[in-house]
Amino acid sequence: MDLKVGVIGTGAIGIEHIKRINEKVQGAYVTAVSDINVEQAKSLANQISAVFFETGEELIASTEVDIVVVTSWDPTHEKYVLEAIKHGKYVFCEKPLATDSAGCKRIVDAEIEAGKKLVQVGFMRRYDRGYIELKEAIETKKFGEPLMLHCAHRNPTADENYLTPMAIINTGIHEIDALRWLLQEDYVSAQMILPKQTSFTHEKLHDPQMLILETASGIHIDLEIFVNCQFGYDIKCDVVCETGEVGLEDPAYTHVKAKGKNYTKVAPDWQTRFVEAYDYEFELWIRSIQTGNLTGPTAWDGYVAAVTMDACGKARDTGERTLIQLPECPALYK
Ligand code: NAI
Ligand code: NAD
Ligand code: ISE
Repeated sequence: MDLKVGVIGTGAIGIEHIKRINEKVQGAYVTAVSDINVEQAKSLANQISAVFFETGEELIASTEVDIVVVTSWDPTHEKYVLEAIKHGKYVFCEKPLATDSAGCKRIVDAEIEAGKKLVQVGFMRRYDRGYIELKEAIETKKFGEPLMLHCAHRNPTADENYLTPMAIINTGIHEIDALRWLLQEDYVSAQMILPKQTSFTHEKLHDPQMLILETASGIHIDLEIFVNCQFGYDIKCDVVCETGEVGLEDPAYTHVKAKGKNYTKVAPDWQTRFVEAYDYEFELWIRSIQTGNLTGPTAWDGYVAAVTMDACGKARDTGERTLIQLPECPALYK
């Protein structure tokens, strides 16, 4: 029997995931949607023959919904994930799991109380072919030990609702999770540098920002977060090892040679850059629910990322290197 999916948040990524579930992924279809933007969500519900619910809570409680996808704004994630756990329903939550570590901890505690893993976090970089190849090179020690990582996370533009802390909470959080997964090491410290700003930013956003992370074995990571870079959606991750370097390429399927130039396109946005990763993420999420064994990023991964995120906030506010300490991983997540 196909799983009935309820989606809370029918904005940019909500719409993408709905199409993905209905048109690409086997074993599930969207039966219900909810959004505070009632007109838009009702019209979407009509188009896909789904039921519209006034609130996320009603959607979660409904018998029309077996499993839940949360794609509403970051500060709303925690309450919907807690509600889904209360109803014993599997829930896929876009990143961040909550906007601070205290919120993520409440989710971890609720899941432990429920006695079962129900939550998966939308850290889709783990499903990207480039990152998977990097991980393989690191794990097989093909070029010896990794020593340093040089990374960048660039978006073409950010609007006036995008504020300074979101560079970490909404954007850099992808690297915070993906690099810990890549290296299989926790972080021990974070530093933040606020360099000269682009004229394309606004008063409430310091752009760009630089993050420096150190892992337990001493690997140093520098990450540039630049969300008004103008030229496209650009993700870099170069891993410098003892005898070689391995790094991400921009996925391009064609090139143009003309007028004395040879060039490939830069992806315009996250939808295009990570389309295959999102597809694969959802395919495996549905399959893992069908077999009763979640395999994707857990609530604990969401919590660990949020502890790091909090440390970055402190490092930015104080200008100091901030230590990161994690409690022991609970048995449910080992
Ligand atoms: P968006 O602003 O386009 O859509 C968010 C939607 O949530 C809006 O339609 C809004 O009306 C709705 N919403 C807000 N509060 C709500 C509430 N309490 N109940 C129901 N609906 C509510 O934002 P976008 O870009 O779609 O991002 C949504 C989430 O997805 C964010 O958490 C973001 O961090 C995440 N995201 C993840 C990406 C990834 O690469 N994994 C890419 C883009 C977004
Ligand atoms: P968006 O603003 O386009 O959409 C958010 C939607 O949530 C809007 O339609 C809004 O009306 C709705 N919403 C807000 N509060 C709500 C509430 N309480 N109940 C129901 N609906 C509510 O944003 P987006 O770009 O789609 O991002 C949504 C989420 O997805 C964010 O958490 C973001 O971090 C995440 N995201 C992840 C990726 C990724 O690469 N994994 C990419 C984009 C967005
Ligand atoms: C967005 O929410 C995402 O998650 C994208 O992947 C990221 O690049 C962007 O900065 C965020 O706003």
